[in-house]
Amino acid sequence: MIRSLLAAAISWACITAANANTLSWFCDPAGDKLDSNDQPMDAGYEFQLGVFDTGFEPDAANIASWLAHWNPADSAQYDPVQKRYAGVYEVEDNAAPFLSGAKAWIFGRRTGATGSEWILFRNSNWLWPDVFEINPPDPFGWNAKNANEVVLGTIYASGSPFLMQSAFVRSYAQWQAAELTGEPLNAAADDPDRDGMSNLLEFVFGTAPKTANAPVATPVVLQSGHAVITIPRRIDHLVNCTVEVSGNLVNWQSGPAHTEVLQNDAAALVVRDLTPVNAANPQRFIRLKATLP
Ligand SMILES: [Ca+2]
Repeated sequence: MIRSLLAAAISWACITAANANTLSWFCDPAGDKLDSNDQPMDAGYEFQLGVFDTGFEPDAANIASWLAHWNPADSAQYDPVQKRYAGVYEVEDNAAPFLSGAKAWIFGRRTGATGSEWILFRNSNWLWPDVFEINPPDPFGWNAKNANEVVLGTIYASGSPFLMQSAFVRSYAQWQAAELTGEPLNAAADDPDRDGMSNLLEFVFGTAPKTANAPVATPVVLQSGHAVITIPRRIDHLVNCTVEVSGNLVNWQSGPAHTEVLQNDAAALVVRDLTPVNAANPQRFIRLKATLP
């Protein structure tokens, strides 16, 4: 009886491995899997295999938009006892955005009341398979230790042991729960400490919304005639920060045709106005526009 069951299991495994459209995605049990506080990942973590909307490239500058553009195909809970996640997914069609050749990602998340842990990674060869493809995308599966594009969090595979570590992020609602408990003036536009900084801006800069503080400095300097603004915003707070420029305080413009992002890391967002101050443009204005996703 046992032998018969074993044979059946082997037979099933062979069929699965031969299927051209089967994605096996997992992480090795060996090595540490930690949250941003160096604590072991727990059962609250969910890992998802999926793709982003066609044309959307996740990067450090657009973290606040990831969830809005994310399309999971398969999910797997993290198992803290086995120290792994593992999923097997059958690709049955190539309906948008799961187009043949689309970049596949692994997006791991743990959502808490006052903050979340996220990790986002892929290998450059992890491309969504064509349902008519003869060969499987990777007969050995998509193993986290082979990730070579890690946009958020850490995958450290070059040394021993393997390390996978998530990063802290926080939505406005989570920040609200942590910082504005019992405060009725808790909407984004409210200013309960009356310091001139709305709750939204306090969230952007990570300042205390119930304690009046001086405005956070966002220095503007001229570099070769171009205005450059430095915004020390919290990169782990999920808010869209757009720098807008204007010549008349009426018409505001943004985007790569009008501004250039010089720096966008944990320290600051630094953006340059592409239009120089000169005789034709005697005055220029630059401002931050913050919106919640
Ligand atoms: Ca305030």
